[in-house]
Amino acid sequence: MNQTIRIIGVPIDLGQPRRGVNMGPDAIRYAGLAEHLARLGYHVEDQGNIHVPVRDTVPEVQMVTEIARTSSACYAQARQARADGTIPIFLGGDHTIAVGSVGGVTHDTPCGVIWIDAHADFNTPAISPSGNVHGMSLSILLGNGHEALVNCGRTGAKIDASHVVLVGIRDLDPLEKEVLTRSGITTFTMRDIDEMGMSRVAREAVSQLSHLGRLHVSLDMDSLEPAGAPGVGTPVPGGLTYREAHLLMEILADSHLLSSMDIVEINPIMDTSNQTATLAVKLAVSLFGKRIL
Ligand code: 5AB
Ligand code: MN
Ligand code: MN
Ligand code: MN
Repeated sequence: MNQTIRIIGVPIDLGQPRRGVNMGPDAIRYAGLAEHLARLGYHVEDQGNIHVPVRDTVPEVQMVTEIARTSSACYAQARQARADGTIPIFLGGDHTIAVGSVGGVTHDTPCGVIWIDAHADFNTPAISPSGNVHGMSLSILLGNGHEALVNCGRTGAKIDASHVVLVGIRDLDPLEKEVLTRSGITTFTMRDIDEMGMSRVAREAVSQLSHLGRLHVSLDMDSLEPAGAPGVGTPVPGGLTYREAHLLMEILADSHLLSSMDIVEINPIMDTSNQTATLAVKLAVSLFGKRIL
């Protein structure tokens, strides 16, 4: 029987100030995600979108409460997708969707998380210069930050620091950098990728997490070089090239451990001709595909 991939849209833009990232799920659908995955031989089902309130209707003081509500719904869908034996792909929305997606897929057993991002998303309310929750998602998953989010789905930390590997990092806030260093999380910055090459970085990431038996990939599209992925809210120069990103996906695919994925931070308003979503679909194809030769 064919494996089933389940698409779950999470059109949330409450974790950051810009409108537009809420349109990410449809931009990725429009770029042909389901069709391309079906062509690889998967059975693909689209669950539609989780309900998220319109940003303009949410008072600032209610923001965290509404993010927690969406995260709980996402957690439940993630848990159900695993229970049904499917591979869920979560379409953001901003990176706060990982609170629910990673939380839910680790409900019964831990899994390795590969966090591909220009940022570490390791701020807490006490140290964040912006206060934006999308810059705190990973820290929340490790048990730090807004209580309503830390306790979403189940109480406390959802993952262990040794079960996460960061790839593509190049923009940290000063205190975030200190906390990240102390956390012991394995981090491959852009400098590491420049010096070691993506092949070695990707293989080391897999070898650190393979004992967990499965991997969740959280792909923030701002990890890529902005020239090829302009449709993001917080672009940072010096990102992954087209080939580096594909090679990373290809080496992760070779592990045969992929069990879930997030595609986040695509903002179609900042994009030209939907090229960022189109690139995201190509990367998903490399992640779930087979070697061409
Ligand atoms: B993203 C920044 N560190 O906390 C902050 O796109 C940026 O999910 C966060 O990686 C970027 O506001 C969050 C300056
Ligand atoms: Mn991020
Ligand atoms: Mn980012
Ligand atoms: Mn372990």
